[in-house]
Amino acid sequence: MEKPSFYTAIQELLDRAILDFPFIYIDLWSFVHLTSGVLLGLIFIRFTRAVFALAWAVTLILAYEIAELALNNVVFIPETPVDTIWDVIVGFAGAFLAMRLTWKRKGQHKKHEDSQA
Ligand SMILES: [Ca+2]
Repeated sequence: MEKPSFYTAIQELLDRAILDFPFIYIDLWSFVHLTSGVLLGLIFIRFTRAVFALAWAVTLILAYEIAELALNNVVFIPETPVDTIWDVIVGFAGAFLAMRLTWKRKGQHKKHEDSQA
């Protein structure tokens, strides 16, 4: 199948599948989604509680996937439903990881404050 004109060498590289099973699809884009999830989590945690930061991050991740579906064949290559679901799962995992890292850091900060008292 011929690729559309907007399909770049970077997209071709990122499209390489790492795991490709009937219910699991991980490709190099998954690292982009993981990083995006972590960054969204780290940004939102600065402004609100962890549970709301996670909710905002997941909302944006879902909005992105919906926009991607709406713009299929315009700026995105259509992907399988399994790929889309794993993009959301991996993005959520990234945001959750950011929450966990932040909780741990806050916990250490509190311990440090306690030891100073
Ligand atoms: Ca996607």
